[in-house]
Amino acid sequence: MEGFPVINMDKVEGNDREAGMEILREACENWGFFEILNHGIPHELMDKVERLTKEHYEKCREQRFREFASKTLEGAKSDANDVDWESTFYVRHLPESNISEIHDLDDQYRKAMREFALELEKLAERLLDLLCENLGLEKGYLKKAFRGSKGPTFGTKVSSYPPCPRPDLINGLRAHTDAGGIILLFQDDKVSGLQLLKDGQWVDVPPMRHSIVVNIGDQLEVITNGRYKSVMHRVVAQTDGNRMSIASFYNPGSDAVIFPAPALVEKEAEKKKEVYPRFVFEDYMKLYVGQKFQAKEPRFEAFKAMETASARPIATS
Ligand SMILES: O=C(O)CCC(=O)C(=O)O
Ligand SMILES: [Fe+2]
Repeated sequence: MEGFPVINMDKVEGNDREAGMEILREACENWGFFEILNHGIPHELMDKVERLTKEHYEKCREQRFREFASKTLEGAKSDANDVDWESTFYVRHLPESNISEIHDLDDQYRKAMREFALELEKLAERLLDLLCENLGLEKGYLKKAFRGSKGPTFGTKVSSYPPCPRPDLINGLRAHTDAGGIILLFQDDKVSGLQLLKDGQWVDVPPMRHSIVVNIGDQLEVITNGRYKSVMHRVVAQTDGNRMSIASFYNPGSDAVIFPAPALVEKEAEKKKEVYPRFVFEDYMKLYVGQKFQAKEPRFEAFKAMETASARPIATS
């Protein structure tokens, strides 16, 4: 396939289903990313969320970022390997919302974010079912795999990437894969910066008005036993423009047990031990916290090693 995968949901759920599902399959297997149009989220709601997010940054966050920026630039001249040129806050929606505890949001912004989160939750679950269909898993399999005892974890990271005078020294956000399940991103339609790693090259995720960018996290790579890929991505800081990014993470519940779907583990892979590990999601997150900006493979290997150790019979003599 040529170029960044774009999926028109009207077609996928309408009269061009086969072609749309094929683009989706290709995207999940070879890109780890795709962009969707006609996703059903009202454009007026997206416009409102964008306006309120930008106003909130200017009113409540810009001054603090300026202070961070001048310190960071000073330090960056010697070493900027452990900072990101971003201003962010995080809102949790599920299993229970913490939005009323974020004190600097006004009622209008809270209401819009709540509404937007409900739309995104529905969209994430619709997408998971399309993935199930492409994978030959029963409808609802992935949603169930994420459920745990309290349902999925769902939250939104709201970020601004203000203009940076030295993008040669500092990243907007350092390269990483996402730890969770499926990620839905509403990004600025004018200021670019998000890139993904494909075949050893950084490729731009093109800004597109009213689209939602979707990417696959580490947990879907595990459940699909590697058929779908959680891909490295980063944000390159820009000298002009303040990039808005609203990334919503639909993740397993903290006590959900994650393991490759048996239907996707081939006999040959099993014999060769090319099978992804089984673990509790919160244990994965504990490991990820300290390793976010490192490759995912050692994390998978660490859990495989734990499985092998616990399966080994204990020597008694
Ligand atoms: O801001 C973006 O476009 C991406 C953010 C991201 O990758 C993350 O927060 O994990
Ligand atoms: Fe990410």
